[in-house]
Amino acid sequence: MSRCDFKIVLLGSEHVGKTSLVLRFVNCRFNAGTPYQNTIGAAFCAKTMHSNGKDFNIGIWDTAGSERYQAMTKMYYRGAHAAIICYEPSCLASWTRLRHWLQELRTVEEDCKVYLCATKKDLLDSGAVVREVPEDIVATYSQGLSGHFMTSSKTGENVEELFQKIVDDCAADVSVMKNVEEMRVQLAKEEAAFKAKSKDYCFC
Ligand SMILES: Nc1nc2c(ncn2[C@@H]2O[C@H](COP(=O)(O)OP(=O)(O)OP(=O)(O)O)[C@@H](O)[C@H]2O)c(=O)[nH]1
Ligand SMILES: [Mg+2]
Repeated sequence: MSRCDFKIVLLGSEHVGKTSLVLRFVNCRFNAGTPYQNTIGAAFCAKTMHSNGKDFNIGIWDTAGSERYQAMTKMYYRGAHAAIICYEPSCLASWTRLRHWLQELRTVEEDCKVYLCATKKDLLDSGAVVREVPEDIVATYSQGLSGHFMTSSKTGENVEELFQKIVDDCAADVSVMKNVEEMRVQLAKEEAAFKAKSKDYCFC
């Protein structure tokens, strides 16, 4: 039976690089050659991670940034332990919209840990784009949140670090871990009941 210990949801305007971030993290890959394809609704993937000597199954929901899907993407926020809100430092509009994403999230999951992620660091580093979002504003805004990372899905820089920090924070959170333990006990019970029932119906 599958289970997911920590649920992470990705939010942010379209084209900021959410799907690329997930693909880099899960598959260690960046699809430089393939044209941009917007996510429809949301996509799910999972990965096992370690923290504090334990294994955790991480479920990641990569939501669509397009306004078109907003009514449905909100339902993916439910039950999230952590959210990564992405923006592009070279795109002021993606930063301005960030407040909206945070509000949307808070209406569904008040206590969810929030991490800001500035994407496409390689483009800033190479000078291919210029920063439009002032660093001091980001620093001030991040203070009330759980963290801020600058990542590049192209080079992989800081991608693992971002997800590891989330898992470490969740693993260190007593109320999240209580929830995880309860879920594991519940699943074990359901699995045992399912096996017992299957035996009843076995005629071989
Ligand atoms: N150079 C560079 N390009 C990136 C990076 N991350 C994403 N991109 C490019 O940015 C474009 C958009 O990336 P996506 O990951 O599809 O964006 P998204 O946020 O999932 O978009 P929606 O699904 O529409 O919400 C693609 O052409 C990617 O190749 C990065 O770290 N570096
Ligand atoms: Mg996408």
